Amino acid sequence: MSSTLYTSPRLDGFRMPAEHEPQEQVWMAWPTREDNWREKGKHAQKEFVAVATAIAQSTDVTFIADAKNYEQARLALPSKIRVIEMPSDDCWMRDIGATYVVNDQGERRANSWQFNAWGGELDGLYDSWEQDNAVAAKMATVTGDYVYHAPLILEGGSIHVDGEGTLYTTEECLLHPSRNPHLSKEDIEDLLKVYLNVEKIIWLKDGLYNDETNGHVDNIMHVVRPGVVALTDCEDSNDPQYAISKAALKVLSQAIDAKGRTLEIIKLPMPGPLFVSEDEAKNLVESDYMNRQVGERLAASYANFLITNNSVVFPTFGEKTDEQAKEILQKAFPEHKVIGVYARNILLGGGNIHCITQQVPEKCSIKAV
Ligand code: KQY
Repeated sequence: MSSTLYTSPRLDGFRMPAEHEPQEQVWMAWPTREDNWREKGKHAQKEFVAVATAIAQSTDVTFIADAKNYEQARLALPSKIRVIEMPSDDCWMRDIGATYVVNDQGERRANSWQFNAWGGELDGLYDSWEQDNAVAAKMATVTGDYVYHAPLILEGGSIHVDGEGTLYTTEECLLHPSRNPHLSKEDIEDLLKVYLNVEKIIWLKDGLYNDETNGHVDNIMHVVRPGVVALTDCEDSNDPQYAISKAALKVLSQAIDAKGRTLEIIKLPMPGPLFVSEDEAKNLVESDYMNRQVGERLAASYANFLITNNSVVFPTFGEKTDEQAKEILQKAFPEHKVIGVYARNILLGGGNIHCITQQVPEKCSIKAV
């Protein structure tokens, strides 16, 4: 069942639940794209399997893989993880998957945004994205949910919500000329309010330095719970990330959320800085769109984690800050199992654990108060 709805979540009384609310499943996609994943994706695939295995400790996982790679994915993944055949152009399920909304009567529906590979003809990372653009509606068919087709180019990684009326995003991404140049900031706010049923939008200026998504919010901060956020900090004033993190800190420190709260801000250390090594730049199929040069700065962040039921799955990089990040996250989520997964190869593709996952909320999500 997948049927298009011509109303809106706001009109119908549905809202986007926060990531800390109960989840039915998490969806992921199998990485094979040779201009993004070196050596036919073999290093990234191992890390995707490790991420999925960690998530599966608390939540069911569904993978999509195209017909050509279905067998490879099926053999590599534990049997408890479902693999279904569905084509995609790459594997960033946060951005191509459906954004679900729920109501207080135990019903769930899906939003399908328009996807243009992070910038379309102006700034996109591939030249053809039709398969990715079709994933959200197909995903809703599989989960059995009606679909709103939101008239906005948007990726799931460019928004965070607290489930209680507040949405976080960045101007760098949502106001980028490659997304919705015909819409004003107010028009975009209105569409977010209508399709996610939020009341207050908190705009950071920029995302992480050198993030090829044009500054997705999910790579610089995360909502821990309503009124509490985790932000990537930077203490080196010579680092280009410094001014970005300090500006974000200022916005968040002065913000009042939809419920009238000031925010508690938990600072996460910044790994590295990390750069593409010589080996890592080799064995990629050359692309006109994604540039992977030796020495290129990687957009690495511990904020790119997934909250899933009673677990938090976060990326590690083999850096001395990994342990510190784990301690901070464990303190922020005292009731959760905090699981670090080595994710340097996922990072080399341009994102991390939050970007490769998309949660499907339980229908009986808790009511926002
Ligand atoms: O960070 C994300 N949400 C997606 C990153 C896409 C990178 C494509 N190379």
